[in-house]
Amino acid sequence: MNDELNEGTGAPRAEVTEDAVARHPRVALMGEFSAGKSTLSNLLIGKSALPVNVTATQLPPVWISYGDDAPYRLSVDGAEVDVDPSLDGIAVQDTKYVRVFHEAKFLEFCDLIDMPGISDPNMAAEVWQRVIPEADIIIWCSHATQAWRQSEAAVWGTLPDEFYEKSLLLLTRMDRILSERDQQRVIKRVKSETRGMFREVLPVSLIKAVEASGDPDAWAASGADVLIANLMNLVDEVASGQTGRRVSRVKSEQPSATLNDAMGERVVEKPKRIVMPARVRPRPLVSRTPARS
Ligand SMILES: Nc1nc2c(ncn2[C@@H]2O[C@H](COP(=O)(O)OP(=O)(O)OP(=O)(O)O)[C@@H](O)[C@H]2O)c(=O)[nH]1
Ligand SMILES: [Mg+2]
Repeated sequence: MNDELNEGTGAPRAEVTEDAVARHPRVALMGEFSAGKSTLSNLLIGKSALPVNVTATQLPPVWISYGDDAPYRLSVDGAEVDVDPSLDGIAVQDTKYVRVFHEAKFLEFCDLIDMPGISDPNMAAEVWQRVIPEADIIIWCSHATQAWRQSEAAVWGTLPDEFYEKSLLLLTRMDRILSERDQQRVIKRVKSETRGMFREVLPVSLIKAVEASGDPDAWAASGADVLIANLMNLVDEVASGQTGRRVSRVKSEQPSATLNDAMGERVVEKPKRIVMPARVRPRPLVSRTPARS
């Protein structure tokens, strides 16, 4: 885990009321099981807040916001019930979502909703479907080695197309594709198959991003810098109303500090209104060696 992401922000703590929470754009992380959704959540907030497993995680959607309140779950009948911070033993079918709070820099800009995998036979689709209306932005995580399966395309096709301009497709586990030529092939194929359905298709190795630990070259080579830049630009647009929200909400106050502080100055591009990185085009994951022909 990257220590720089763990540091306290020093910024005044946001008041955790429903209104304050509602001001933030909500970023849902979706995809097949083990695609890296929880690894990405933990990377973004700089804490091991969510279990990362090789087998499918049996958790309902976990909605993470800024703050230090105790976690609770919202049952499908609307009751708020305290849960153990380990998030063990939560009744999945009976829970609409779990609310978790962390004082992490990233969460000053947006909320995260870590969804269960889409095609887990032990998890009914309605477990994640009932939370989709809460999301403003979707980051879809797809294993690079088997990217954009029919099952993924089928689920994406069921979601409102208003998400298309507000969503990123991440090709995760790029480290599992060894040659740059093969990496580029996958990126090209998936871009072609998903044209018009995502704002960007971005390759990333979340494991390498976690391991980068303050090394800017390793961080960039993982694809994390381009991912963060694109994501923060999107969050900025949604928060400022340039790109529509699903539900109209009170406009956010300007955050008091920049995500760049938390990310160790690694995501600095041309600053915009709220000192977030400008949108940049994705670069090849490993761009330092020329591609073989
Ligand atoms: N090699 C490699 N492994 C990764 C990468 N990202 C995640 N993993 C591993 O993949 C496994 C699953 O990661 P998770 O983050 O739990 O995946 P998830 O999408 O949250 O899975 P579910 O919650 O079960 O749907 C873990 O063992 C991670 O360490 C990556 O970029 N490269
Ligand atoms: Mg998970």
